[in-house]
Amino acid sequence: MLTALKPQPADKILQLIQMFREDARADKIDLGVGVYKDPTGLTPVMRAVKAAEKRLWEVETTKTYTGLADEPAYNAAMAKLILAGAVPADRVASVATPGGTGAVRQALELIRMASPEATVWISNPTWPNHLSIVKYLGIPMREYRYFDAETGAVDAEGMMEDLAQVKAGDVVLLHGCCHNPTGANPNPVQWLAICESLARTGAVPLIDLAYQGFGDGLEMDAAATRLLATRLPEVLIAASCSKNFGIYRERTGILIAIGEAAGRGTVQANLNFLNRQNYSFPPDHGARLVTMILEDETLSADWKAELEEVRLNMLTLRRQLADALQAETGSNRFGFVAEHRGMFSRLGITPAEVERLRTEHGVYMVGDSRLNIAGLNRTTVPVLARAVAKVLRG
Ligand code: PLP
Ligand code: TYF
Repeated sequence: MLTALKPQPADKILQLIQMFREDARADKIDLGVGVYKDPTGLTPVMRAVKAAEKRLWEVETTKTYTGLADEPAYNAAMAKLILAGAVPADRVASVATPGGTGAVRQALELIRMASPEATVWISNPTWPNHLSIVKYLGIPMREYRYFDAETGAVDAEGMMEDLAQVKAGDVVLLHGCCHNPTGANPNPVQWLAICESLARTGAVPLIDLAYQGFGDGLEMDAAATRLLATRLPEVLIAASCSKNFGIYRERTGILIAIGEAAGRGTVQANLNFLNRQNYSFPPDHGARLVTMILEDETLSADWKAELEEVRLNMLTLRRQLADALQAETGSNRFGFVAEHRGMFSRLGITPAEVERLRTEHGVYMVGDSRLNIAGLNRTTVPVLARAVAKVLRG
C-alpha cells in the first residue's frame, strides 16, 4: 500500500531552512522562513512567556484532558484580544487549534461541511499553505488580484473588480494584517470598500490573522477584522499566537466563527466535532500561557512592551533597508519596503536574481523574492542592499 504513494512537493519556505543550514559560508544571511529574530539573530522566548511558564509549573495541578474546544478562559481571552468586544459574545463560537495552520484547516473543513459548493477566493499571491490546504480538501477555489508588482502596493482596483464577481455564500480569504508574502496591506479606506463589497455580494470573509501586533500595533492590526466582524452577518477568523507570543512550536491558535446568536450552539457543536475528528483535544500548553498573560495585568503589560519592541525593530529595519537600497541602486524602486508592514516584503526581483543572491552572496530568500525583514540587522542591511544592487546590474 505505502508503495503506491507519490512523492510530494516540498514546502519551498521550509526547504530554505535546510539549504541555509548546509551552507558553510560564515557571512550567509537567512531571510527565508517567517520567524522573528532579534538584532543578535536569536528567536527569544518572550519575558512574559517565561514568567507564565514558571508560574504554570507552580500552580498546575493536573494535565487531564481539557474540553474539546480547550478551556473557555483561553477562548474568551483570545476573543477579547482580537475583537475587543466588537461583537456580542452570544454570536461568537470558537475552538482552540494547533497553531494558525490548524485554525485555517478547521475553518476550511467547516466551510466544506456547511456549503460544499462554496468557492474560496484567495489573494494572488498568498501564503502557500492556503493554496495547498484548499486544494487538498477539494474545495472550489479562485484567485483575486491583490498585489501591484510595479508599485509594491495593493492592486486595489483589480482586487475590487475581482471581489465584485464573488457569489453569495462564497468565502473570501483575507489576511487581517501584514499580508504574507507581499507585505502590502489595504489602507482603512480600502478595507471599508472591501467590507462594503462583501456585504453587497453576500460573501463570507475568512480572516487569517497571524501577525496581530507586528504591523501597526495590536489594536490597529485588528481594526480590519473588527470592522468586518461588526458589519457582516458571518465572519470566520483563523488566528495564530505563534508570532506575537513567540510560541511557534507550542502550536497555539484559535478559530472563531461569528454568526447569528440563535445558531451559535450548532456552530460551536460543529467546531467541537471537527476538533474531535482531527485530534480530539487541541494542544493546551501554549494556550494556557497565552491565557495567563492576557488575564494578568503585569504580564500583559510586559508582553505588550516586548511585542512593541519587536514591531518597532522591524519598522526601523524597513526604513534602513529602503534607504540603503535607494543609495545603492540609485532608484526609489524599493521605497515600498518602508511602507509595507509585518515580517515580509516582496522585493519584486526575478527568480534568477533571487538565485544569484543565494549562490553568489549567501542571501537566502523565498524564490518569489519574499524576504523576512526580521532576518536582518544593522550590519546586514547594507550588505543585502549592495548584493541586490550588484545582482540587478547583471
Ligand atoms: N497564516 C499565515 C498567513 C502565516 O504566515 C502563518 C505562519 O506563520 C500562519 C497562518 C500560521 O502559523 P502557525 O501555524 O505557525 O501558527
Ligand atoms: O510564511 C512563513 O514563513 C511562516 C512560517 O508550512 C511557515 O508562515 C512557513 C511554512 C509553513 C508553516 C509556517
